[in-house]
Amino acid sequence: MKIEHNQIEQHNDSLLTSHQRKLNNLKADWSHLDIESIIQKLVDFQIAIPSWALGTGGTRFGRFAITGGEPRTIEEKIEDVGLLHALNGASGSISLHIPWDIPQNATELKALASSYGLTFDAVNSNTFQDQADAAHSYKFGSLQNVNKAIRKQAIEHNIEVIKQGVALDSNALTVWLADGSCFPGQLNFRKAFENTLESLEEIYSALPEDWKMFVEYKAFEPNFYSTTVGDWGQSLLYASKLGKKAYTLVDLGHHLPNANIEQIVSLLLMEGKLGGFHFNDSKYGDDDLTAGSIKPYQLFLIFNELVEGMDAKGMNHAKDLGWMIDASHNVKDPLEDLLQSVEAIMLAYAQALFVDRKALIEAQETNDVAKAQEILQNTFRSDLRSIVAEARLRAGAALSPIGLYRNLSCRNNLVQQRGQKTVATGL
Ligand SMILES: [Mn+2]
Repeated sequence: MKIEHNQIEQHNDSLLTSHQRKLNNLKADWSHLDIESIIQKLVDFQIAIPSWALGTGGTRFGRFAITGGEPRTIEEKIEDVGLLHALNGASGSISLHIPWDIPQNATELKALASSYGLTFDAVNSNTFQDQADAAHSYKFGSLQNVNKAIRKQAIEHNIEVIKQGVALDSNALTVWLADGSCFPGQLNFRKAFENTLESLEEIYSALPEDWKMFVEYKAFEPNFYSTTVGDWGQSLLYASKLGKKAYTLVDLGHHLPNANIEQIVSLLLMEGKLGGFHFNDSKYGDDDLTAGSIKPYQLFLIFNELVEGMDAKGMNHAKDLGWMIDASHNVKDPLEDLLQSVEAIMLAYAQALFVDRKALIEAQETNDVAKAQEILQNTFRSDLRSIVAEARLRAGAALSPIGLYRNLSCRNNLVQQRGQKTVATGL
């Protein structure tokens, strides 16, 4: 399904008066800010959609395919991301997961993606599952495995993923390892680290010059005693030893409870080793819930550090880090869910752009703790939704993405086109 330009215009016309009123009020309240430059930053900001989030996610216990019309092929996944991008103007790329997606004809895929205004974001390898035709099992780990032949198989898979990514004009590889141990004594931690580093070095040496490698960490699950890339310290160790193309990737759901993620972000940026983000939200563990649905204040505080830290280094907000969603669950239409995630991320970014940096520095330098809190909460508690909507309007997208998605009965259209019982590959 492709949304026509005039459908978006019609929708926007019906909401324009009310939107303008809210935007004008906001501009009047924040007249000391350069609103135009903030809007431009929001227009430029793009968040990659993961190919595995376009179908209904599963749980450990079962999967309820509630929506129908799920994308059956990589082409249909691109079509779905195109739909999201037409609606919100901020989902301009897709992050593929190999082998859940196997690109057959890169030239055709690039042309298809480009017809929707999309590019290919970081490619993701998978050594946390056994593949049907694989010679070896990853039951006891992949890059860390005590068996050299198994490590070799995992290394070769990652190099194959890089090749696929090169053909699609991607420029980053994300490596997330399930490697670790479930019981004390199972693993020699040092040897597991050394094996993993050695394997990553081989993969790193296959990276093209302009590529990045993102080393993603996760505290626990599926291994529950130790994880070989378990936290940002371990990821930073690997990334530092590997070289300048290797970075740490922060997935919001991959920390122990109550971790101060905003502080982690700040220090990784200071070290020039923050590579990118996987956005999601959680109440307990790696819940993969919609970004901003549980802890929107935390999401804002993270963006506050991102903006501050990137500005301190003169970085380009839109281009110098990888921005990706990594969420998937079982109870909402996945496309509506992704629209909500992107909206929450854009809003948190806008709030961070509105923070009075000068006043905050002053409050920090004079130990005025109450003032510092007031400054942060003043923007967090302000309704900035109209500024995000204005960025969408200028990008040619919809003032109310979910509103238009529902008005046009997009899901029904997809069900009619693809059928009720389709199941997307992925989680
Ligand atoms: Mn992730």
